[in-house]
Amino acid sequence: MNGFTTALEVAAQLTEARLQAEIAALPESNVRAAMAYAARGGKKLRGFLVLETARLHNIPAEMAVQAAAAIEAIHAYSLVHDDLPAMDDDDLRRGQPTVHVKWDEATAILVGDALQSLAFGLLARGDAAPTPDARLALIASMAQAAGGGGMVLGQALDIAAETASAPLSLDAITALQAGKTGALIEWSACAGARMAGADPSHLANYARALGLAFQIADDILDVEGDAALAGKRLNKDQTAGKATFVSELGLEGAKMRACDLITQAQDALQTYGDDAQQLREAAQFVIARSN
Ligand code: GRG
Repeated sequence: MNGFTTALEVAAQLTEARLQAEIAALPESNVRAAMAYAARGGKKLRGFLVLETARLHNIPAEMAVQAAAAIEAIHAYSLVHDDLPAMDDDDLRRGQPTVHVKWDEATAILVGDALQSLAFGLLARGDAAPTPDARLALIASMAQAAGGGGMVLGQALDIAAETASAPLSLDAITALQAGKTGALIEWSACAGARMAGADPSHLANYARALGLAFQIADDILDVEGDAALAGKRLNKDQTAGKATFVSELGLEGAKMRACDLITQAQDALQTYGDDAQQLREAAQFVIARSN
């Protein structure tokens, strides 16, 4: 295991423990059980980005872990809602039955709603950042990233693309993905600077390139996964004829674009010097990952 893999595992354990403790503190209910289920597992890459950028700005992990848990709660909510029959209609998530399959659709909707509320509650805590201004900056930027100008907008554009008369252009796919997956990744990477009251612009540049590379890697994984399974697992975007980075750039073109973006992401970290090594490795991981 390299330094990054260990750091990712440590961050995942810290973040998951904090999130599960918050959920366990809620009154007993079906929704609480399903929230705990939905928050379990996954790479916790967004939580890692929060903890690592906080470390870069000398914010202690005990403080930053609240924002790490908050962004993973938002991410988990987005996955639960995305899996619903009204959206992507998926039966499996992280190798397990999706929440609406294991419980029901009403529970899945409430789980997403409650995870979102939990996230904002965590950021509003007195010990979520060193100053009230920093806490407000985290809350306001999360509202922007998750809402109708960020992730929700990206998801809406994605749904609209399914019934559009023509496939999306490369620019349109890029804008869609900047909202759908990019906005939360950018929030995560900027969180450390925001906690410290520092300028997040270098981290935002890193995260924009990283977020796009992450999505291109996802498209590549879908195609290569499908090829490996000899067509047993059908990718919905491909079967629906939806434009993806791979359909627009070709497999090799998409791989080259992802590599260029990783170089761009790493270049954006120059100002942090050697201290940003884990973030550079995170960028490599995003395109080398297998899930
Ligand atoms: C429902 C408002 C709303 C938004 C949903 C995030 C999202 C928007 C949909 C997910 C669809 C999807 C599978 C997109 C591909 C990229 C992506 C976000 C993958 C899942 O993120 P990972 O790989 O997941 O970080 P883990 O399980 O590791 O947390």
